[in-house]
Amino acid sequence: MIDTKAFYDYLQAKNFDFFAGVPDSLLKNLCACIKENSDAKHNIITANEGNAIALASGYHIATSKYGVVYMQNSGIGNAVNPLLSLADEEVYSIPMLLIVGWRGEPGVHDEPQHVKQGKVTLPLFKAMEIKTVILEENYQKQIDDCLKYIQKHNKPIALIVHKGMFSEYKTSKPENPYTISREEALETVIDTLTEEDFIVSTTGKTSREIFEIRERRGEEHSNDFLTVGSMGHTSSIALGMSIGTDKNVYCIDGDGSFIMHMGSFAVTASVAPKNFKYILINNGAHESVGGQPTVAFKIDVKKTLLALGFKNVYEATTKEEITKYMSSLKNKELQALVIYTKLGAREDLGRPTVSPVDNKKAMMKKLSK
Ligand SMILES: Cc1ncc(C[n+]2csc(CCOP(=O)(O)OP(=O)(O)O)c2C)c(N)n1
Repeated sequence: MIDTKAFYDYLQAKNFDFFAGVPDSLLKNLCACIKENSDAKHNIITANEGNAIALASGYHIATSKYGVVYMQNSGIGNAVNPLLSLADEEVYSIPMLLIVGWRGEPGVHDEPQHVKQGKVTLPLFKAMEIKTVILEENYQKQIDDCLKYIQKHNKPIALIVHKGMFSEYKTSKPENPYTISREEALETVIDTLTEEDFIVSTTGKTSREIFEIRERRGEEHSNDFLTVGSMGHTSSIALGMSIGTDKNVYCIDGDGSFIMHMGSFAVTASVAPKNFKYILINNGAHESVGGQPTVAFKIDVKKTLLALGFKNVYEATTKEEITKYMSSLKNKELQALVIYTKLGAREDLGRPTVSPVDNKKAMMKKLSK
């Protein structure tokens, strides 16, 4: 196992002093260490992974230094465009070090949404003509070689990280002022829904909690579309569904997901039918992957949603308020509810035991009735 702080110090010693990226569960300890030891201008938690490539590019142009971009391999897709049309040697030729968490690595058990991404991670980089190096415990020479490579070729290189490579990096537990948990908020929302109401829920623990709530209540899962991957696209899936059915479609999003592709909301609000309902669980963090902050507490989310075209945006911090505002969402168009929740989740939170395809089939059957 790699001593996380020693790895960070080694990068700094090699003049890698600028970090940008989206947090990842496999890189949780490294992200925590970077956050604690770099100032806010030298560690930018970006809306999506493409932003991080662009930021590292801008930093290099201004300083001639090499940025470090961290991401989960799920984020490669978001990074492809700026990697190929900005940093690529045939365009602006911008060197940088990518650190990529390898979810779904072949031979290592992982969730369905990570299996294909894990299998194609190395081939994807190969297709982009980006050299990959698989991080080893004796990383010093690897970092030296990466540095030499990017200096020589003026292009990105990717360090691919297996599960469990970084030692625990202890920091104080992230906190916020709110008192209800995401799971309590979700259960309160579900209490107000009927068989005629459908859910499209976001990536991470939100969908896992919804699955477990249904299990606990002995209910079917066919009203819930669990967006296990595809972070940031939950609201667009819900929009498509709400156009295709008269049933109510409740998008249950997270603030990290909302911010990841916020541009889509301007379009969503311009076309959303009356049965599209938006619920944002705002805990100010990427809670599912280690609690790294998002900018959701730095912006006024209510005003943002209103500016994007929502007609009413309610805010709730208690179960009573959730119940009250859920009834306000009904029968009116462009209604949103922002629920503020504390951080953390149950230690024993499980994972969906119904496969994504079976989840989809059950929902399609129900919607076609
Ligand atoms: C494109 C992409 N980047 C990163 C991830 C890793 N990831 C999974 S859940 C998550 C955090 C989601 O944060 P938020 O939407 O605020 O929900 P919370 O976990 O706080 O409930 C991240 C970064 C991913 N799945 N996909």
